[in-house]
Amino acid sequence: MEKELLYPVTNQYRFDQSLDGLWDFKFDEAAEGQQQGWPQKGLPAAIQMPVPASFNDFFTDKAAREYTGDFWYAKRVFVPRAFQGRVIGLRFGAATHRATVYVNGQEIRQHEGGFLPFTADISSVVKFDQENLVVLKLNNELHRDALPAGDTGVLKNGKKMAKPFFDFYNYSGLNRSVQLMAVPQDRVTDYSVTTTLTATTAEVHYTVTTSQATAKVTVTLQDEQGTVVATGHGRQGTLIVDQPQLWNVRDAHLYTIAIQLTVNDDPVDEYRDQIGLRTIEIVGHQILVNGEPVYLKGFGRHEDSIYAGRAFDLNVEKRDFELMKWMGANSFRTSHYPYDEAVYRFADREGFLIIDEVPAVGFKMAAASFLGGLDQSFFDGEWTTELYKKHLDQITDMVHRDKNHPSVLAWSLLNEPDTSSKSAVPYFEKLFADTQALDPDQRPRTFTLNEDDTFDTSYCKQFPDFYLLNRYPGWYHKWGYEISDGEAGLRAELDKWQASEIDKPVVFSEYGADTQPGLHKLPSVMWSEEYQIELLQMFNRVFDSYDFIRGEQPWNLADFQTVEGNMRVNGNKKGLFTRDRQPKEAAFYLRKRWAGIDNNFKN
Ligand code: BDP
Repeated sequence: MEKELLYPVTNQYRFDQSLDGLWDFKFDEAAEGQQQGWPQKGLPAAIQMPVPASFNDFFTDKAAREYTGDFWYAKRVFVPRAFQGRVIGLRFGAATHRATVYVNGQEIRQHEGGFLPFTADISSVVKFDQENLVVLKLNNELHRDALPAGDTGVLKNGKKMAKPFFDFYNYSGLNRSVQLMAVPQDRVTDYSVTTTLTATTAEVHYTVTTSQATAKVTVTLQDEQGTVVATGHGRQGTLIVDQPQLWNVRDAHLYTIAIQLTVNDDPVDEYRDQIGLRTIEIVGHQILVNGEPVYLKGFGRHEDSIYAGRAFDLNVEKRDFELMKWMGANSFRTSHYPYDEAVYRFADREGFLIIDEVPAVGFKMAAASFLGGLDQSFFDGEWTTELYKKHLDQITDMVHRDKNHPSVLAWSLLNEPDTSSKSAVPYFEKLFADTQALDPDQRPRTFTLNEDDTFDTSYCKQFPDFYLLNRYPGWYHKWGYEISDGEAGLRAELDKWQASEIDKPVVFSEYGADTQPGLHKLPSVMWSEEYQIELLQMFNRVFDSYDFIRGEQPWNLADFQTVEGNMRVNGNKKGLFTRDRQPKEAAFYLRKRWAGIDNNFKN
C-alpha cells in the first residue's frame, strides 16, 4: 500500500475517514522522544494542535514560532470491527519535512518530503473496536541534500534555526489532511489515462494496476449526464468516445471513469474518478491544447494564509480561484511545491492549466550567500548524489499523484537552479530523461531560469520543452527611475532568444514589484501602488513585442510570508492581492489587460 497514492474515497468497498481536528503536539528540542517511549506512551504534557495547520503562527512566543528540530503529534484513533479483513492505512497529505509513523508503539514507516502524500499500512498492528495510538515524529530541519534546500544553523543559545535558500517561510507541521482508510485486499492500486484525438472521436488509453493478479477489470466511462459512453475489459485498453466533449481551457468537461474489479463474477472493488479528454503538445513556439494554441495568463502562487501558514484551507483556495477567474486568468504554477490534491480537482473543474512544480528550490549558492553562505556552484557540492535521489523520488510521487489531471500542463522540475556552471549538466540530463520515463502523458518538462541564467550563461538551455523565465528588472536591478534601462536590458536578452535557432515557447513565470497596499505616490516611487502598475506595464509592452512569448504569470497572486530580513517587510509583497486576498490597484489594471487577451492570443 505504501506506493499507493489514489485519492481516498468512500463507497461500498472503501472507507475514508478524516482524522482532522485537534491532535496532541510537543516540541522535542533534546530529541529524546524516542528514548522516553513517546511512541508507546503518547506525548507527556502535550499541547493541542489543529490539523491541518502549520504550528508556527499560532504561537505568541518567537522561539516556538521559529522552532526547528524534532516535534511530535499523537492521536487516539478508534478503528471499528466493520473494517476487519480489509487493508487498513493512514494517509498523510503533507508532513514537513520528514516523518516517522508509529502505531500502537510500532514503527510503521518513514517518509521524507513535506509536500506530497504518503500512506502507512497499519494492518499488522491495528486493534479493532479499540483506540489505536497513532504517533508521528516530524522534523523540519533544512539541508543542502534535501528539498527544499537550506541549512540549519545553531545559535549561541543552543537553539536551532532554519536558514532557507528560498523565499518562503519554512511553515511546518501536518499541513494537509490525515485520513484513516480501509480498502479491499483485492483492489485497484493505480490507474492512468491518456487521450488521442481523431476528427470525431477521443481514444482514451487506460492502464489499471491491481493488488492481485486474479481479479477481472472492467472500465467504464460516463459523461456528465451519467450516460455510459464506452466500456473496456482488462488491465489495459482503449475506450473510444464518439463526438467527445473535450476538456478545454476555461471550458472544462469531465467524464467519470469507473474501474470495477470482480473475482469469480463477484464485485470486490470499485474506484471512480473524474478525468478530462484533451491533448497537450508543444509545437514550435506554440503551446497546444487539443491542437489549439493557448496563451497562458495567470500567476505564481503559494499555499499561504494567516494563522495556519501553509495548511491547506479549502476556503482560501475557493477565494483564490474566484480571484483568478475575476482576473481572467487561465493558468497558474504551483510555485514552489506540489499543492494539495483538491487544488487540481478545482482546476480540472474550472479549466485552469497547471504548471506542476516539485520543491526543488534553493539549488543555488547565491541564495545561500544571500544568507551568509558560500559562493560556489550548487551542483559542485558533494550533496548532489543524495539530493538527486530525493529529487527524483519527489518527482516520481508528483507524477504518480497528478498524472491523470487534465489540468496539469507541464512538470516544472526546478525553480531557479544554478545552471551557469557546467557541473549542472549531468544532473539535468538525467533528471529530464528520468522524468520523461515516468509520465504516460509525456507532458512537457521545464524549469524556471533565474536572472543569472540568461541566453548567454545557462548551460542547461537544451533541456526544457519550453522555457520559464523569472526576471526582475525594475525591482532587484535597474529599479525606480532606471526602469527604462531595465526594459532595454530585457529586450536585449529577448532579442538573442529571437535570433537563435531555438524555437520553443517562452513563458514569463515571475516578474513583479513589492508593493505596500495603500501607498500612493505621484510620480511613483518603488513600493507604491503606482510603481507596481508601471512595472507590469513595462513587462507587458515587452511581451507584446515578441511572438515566441506565450504566457505571463506575474509574481505573485497574493502577498505571502517569508523569513524576516532587510529585504522583506513582514513577507513578500509582490502580490496583486494582499495576503487577506483583497486587490491592489495593479489587479484592476491587469484584469483590464487580460480581458483583451483571448486564450488564443498571438494567433
Ligand atoms: C524569485 C523566487 C521567488 C521569490 C522571488 C522574489 O523564485 O521564490 O519570492 O524571486 O524575490 O527568485 O520575490
